[in-house]
Amino acid sequence: REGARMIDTWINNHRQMYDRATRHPFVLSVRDGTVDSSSFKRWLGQDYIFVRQFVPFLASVLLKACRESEDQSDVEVLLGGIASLHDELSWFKKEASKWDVMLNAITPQKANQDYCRFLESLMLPEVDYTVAITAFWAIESVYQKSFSSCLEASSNTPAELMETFQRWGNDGFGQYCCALCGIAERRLGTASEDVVTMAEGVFVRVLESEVRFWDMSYGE
Ligand code: HMH
Repeated sequence: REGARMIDTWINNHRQMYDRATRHPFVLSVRDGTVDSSSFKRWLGQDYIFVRQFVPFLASVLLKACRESEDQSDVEVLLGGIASLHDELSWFKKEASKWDVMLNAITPQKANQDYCRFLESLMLPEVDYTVAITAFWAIESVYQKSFSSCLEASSNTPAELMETFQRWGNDGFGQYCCALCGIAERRLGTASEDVVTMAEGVFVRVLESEVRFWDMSYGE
């Protein structure tokens, strides 16, 4: 089977949801410079909670790669992800204090809780490595797609937010997402129909969760 084409096919099949996730009004408002600081701060606080939950999820994917992958370089790619997540957590704390966001006082909103619960379900040992790595790629690549658009020459992203969006929009992060995509496609290429169907379902669920996550920045 042509693994290399599978993810492109999914993106085309779910184009509407993909665009909603990667061109959300919140991201567009960052891009054109009209974002208000309360939306940004709400996003920052909720994303910190999400990223903390993302650590055990990534650890579970790494464990699956160690046990199940036929290619040792998967482990190196995921270790790189762990290193950048470490950096990301300190960045969140620094950024939060800059914007007077009290990270300890934030309670996760419903969409965030639901997304984190979904991550938990993907950490279970019975979830196939192929399905887990596909979810991981999709989660990272929605941010990469969204925020790289805020860095284009034609964008009008406020200078004080540039550092934020460079985190996920820079070329290095883009290459990391490509590496994850390559792993997912290689695995999908030899996976059973059942696993492929499950992975596509997880891909769509990630897109839906990301849309709901962005929606939170507008508040209740
Ligand atoms: C909600 N999705 C969300 N937060 C993130 N930080 C990423 C993806 C990328 O790591």
